[in-house]
Amino acid sequence: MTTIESAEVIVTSPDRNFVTLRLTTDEGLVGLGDATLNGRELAVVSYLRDHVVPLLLGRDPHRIEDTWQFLYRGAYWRRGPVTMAAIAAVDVALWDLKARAAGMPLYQLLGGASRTGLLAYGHASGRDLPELFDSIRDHLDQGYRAIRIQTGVPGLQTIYGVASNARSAEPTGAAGGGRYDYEPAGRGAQPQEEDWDTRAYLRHLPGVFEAVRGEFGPELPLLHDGHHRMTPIEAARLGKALEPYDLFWLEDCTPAENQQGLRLVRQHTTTPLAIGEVFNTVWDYQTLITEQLIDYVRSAVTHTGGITALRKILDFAAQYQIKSGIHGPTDISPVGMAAALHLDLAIHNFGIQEYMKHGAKTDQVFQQSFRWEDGLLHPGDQPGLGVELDVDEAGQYPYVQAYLPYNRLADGTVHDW
Ligand code: CS2
Ligand code: MG
Repeated sequence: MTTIESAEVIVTSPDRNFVTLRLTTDEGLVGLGDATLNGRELAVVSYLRDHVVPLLLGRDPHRIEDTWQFLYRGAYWRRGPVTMAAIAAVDVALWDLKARAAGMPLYQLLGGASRTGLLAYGHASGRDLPELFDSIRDHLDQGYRAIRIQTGVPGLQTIYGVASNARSAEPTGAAGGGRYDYEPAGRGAQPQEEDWDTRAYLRHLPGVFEAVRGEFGPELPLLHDGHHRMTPIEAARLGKALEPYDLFWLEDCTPAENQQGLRLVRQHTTTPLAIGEVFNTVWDYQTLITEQLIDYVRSAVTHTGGITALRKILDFAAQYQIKSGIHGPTDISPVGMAAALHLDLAIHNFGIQEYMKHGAKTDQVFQQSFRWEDGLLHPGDQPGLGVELDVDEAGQYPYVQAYLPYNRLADGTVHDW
């Protein structure tokens, strides 16, 4: 029986911080797993190094389900972003290993391809309409067939999702040479405080979508991220106001810890709803799925216990005609992104994949074999995930403290960011 001989937790910060687990067997096979939890990276590093790695050495790498259950039930303290990111890294590394051992791309091990390519969406944004229109045209030029729209709001200084006013880590050259997408985590010893006003946002946003439809027509799939900032009735109002503009989805319209809050949103609007990027287990979805309160599952492989767990959530969602919309921002590493693409290609209920491009330095550290052609993604046909980590290159970029921003209302109250 082959065994896990080494388990390294590799932290690097080319364009932003990433945490990668690298497992090596006594036969020299390597498996990679993403454990990046934006703004709390070192908590997962410690969970892995201090608690999980000692349990992996000497184990049979091929017993993926057993290892998942051992790490989930055996920890006694279940769920939560840190635990589930750590378990995800182990799970994905084991799937990578098994597919490499089998000499096939991971999607083949997951049941083979259910489609030829994966519709993906990119992030267009602007402080005003001219800037937003330029950003949309830039994404169309890059080949995107679906586009997420985020916009500035008059009266607010900084707002989620608008690249041009982000204090991102540092302006980095994207593969396309321009300033790449919006990187929310700012390097520094303290998080940035941002301002928020829901009424100003609700007054402004419908007009922006009216203008975008006017300029780009009725067909282009348009998405928007409400980023957890509205109460259920405010979200219901926005969903209704956006119906004329036929959104592909409205995302995270209200903090979804209150799952039943979505009942009120559903009562008032038919705008499709996507939720789940901050979820960690199937239990976070139970009411949302069984009561048909969402249309897309937004979890990332990296934050939901890996391929083993997310595939089960998507199989559960499929019974309710709910599709995938896997989270794919820059804080999901190329390893986590590759895992998402293999799962996307194999499942039946694929909806769409988020695709923010990583920076040039990141692409040096992580050699990737996925394809982006004519607006469709494909994981590639290399054995395993199809990603190699250059440890020497990674070593040139030590960890840099970075935090996600937080919000305060005009009266100083802390609000969802
Ligand atoms: C966002 C993310 O991509 C999205 O849908 O919600 O950019 C999110 O803000 C970051 O992943 C937080 O780390
Ligand atoms: Mg989001």
